[in-house]
Amino acid sequence: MKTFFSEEHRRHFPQAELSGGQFVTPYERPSRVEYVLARLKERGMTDIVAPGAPDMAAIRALCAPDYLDFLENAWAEWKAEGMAGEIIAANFPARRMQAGRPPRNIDGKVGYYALASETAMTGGTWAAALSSAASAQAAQAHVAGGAKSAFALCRPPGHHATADMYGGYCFINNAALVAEAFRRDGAGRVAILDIDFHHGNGTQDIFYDRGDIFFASLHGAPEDAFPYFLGFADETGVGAGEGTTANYPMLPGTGYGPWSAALDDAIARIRAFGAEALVVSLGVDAYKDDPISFFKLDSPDFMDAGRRIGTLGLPTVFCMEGGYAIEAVGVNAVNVLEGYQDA
Ligand code: SP5
Ligand code: ZN
Repeated sequence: MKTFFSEEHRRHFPQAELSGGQFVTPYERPSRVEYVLARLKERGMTDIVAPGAPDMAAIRALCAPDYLDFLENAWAEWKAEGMAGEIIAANFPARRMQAGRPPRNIDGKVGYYALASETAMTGGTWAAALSSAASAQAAQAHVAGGAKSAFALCRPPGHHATADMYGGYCFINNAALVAEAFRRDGAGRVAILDIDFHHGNGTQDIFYDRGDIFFASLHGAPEDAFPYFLGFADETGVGAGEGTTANYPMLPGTGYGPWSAALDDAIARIRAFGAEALVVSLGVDAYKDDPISFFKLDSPDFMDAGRRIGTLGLPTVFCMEGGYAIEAVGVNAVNVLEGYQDA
């Protein structure tokens, strides 16, 4: 399996994440991908290439124009306003304050486009987000060109980003770009399987009313886990998309038994849907030692999960999402890929 990866990810490295009332070094940090690259090489998966330039037309088709302008110009505006630190959202359009008008002031604008305040932005964030999207797009083009599967080693991740909001360490929804590209290239129906510990709220939001794209997510129950406000089992889609969203929220302490039962159900739903291509949002934060998550998967479980996903026999693009037990991220992510290839 070929890996698509851009060194440009390094340009996104804020100093600060607001966590528990303190600023900490962000959990989502550049070294995460070093462990994945090292493990790929250890396992002989040495076909690792840089993507070309991002397909901006596809990114513009997915995201709101004002949101993309915001991402591109936020740092310059923040600095021009005399802000000393990194971009951190502090003011949100909360309940009954949603006039839908982006403020002119950058401090207001940041809150308008953010869905959480833990994710800081800096001068390199936009370039890094674009490079991450480019890796996803290149992986999809590789599979559309006839390869069975590809791995987009995306950083920053994407599944929390909607068409017009960033947060949860995400800026552009890489998995959504891949799904749309598969449709454009002729797949009638596409499925997205999100196994990151956190609910893929951005991906769900983007495709909630779509009958041609199935979205399934296994995640920590929203009552207990970020992003807190979406990912309940009774969210099943709307309009033409009724029945094409499947959520599997699970409680603290969930181990591989119940988790894999949910995975099997999601896989059966994807098979019944008649998907012709598959996108896997590959977060490995369901791992037992993840510092911000509460599932109990062990490293061999990820290989077994990959095998089960492989039984679908679909052209597949894996997009890297979360996983913060830094040293185990490589083993766990590559285990999914190896299991998939075994099947
Ligand atoms: C892509 C992805 O996995 N995004 C996850 C975003 C999670 N953001 C909220 C993190 C909350 C961290 N709480 C710290 C608890 C430390 N014990
Ligand atoms: Zn996650």
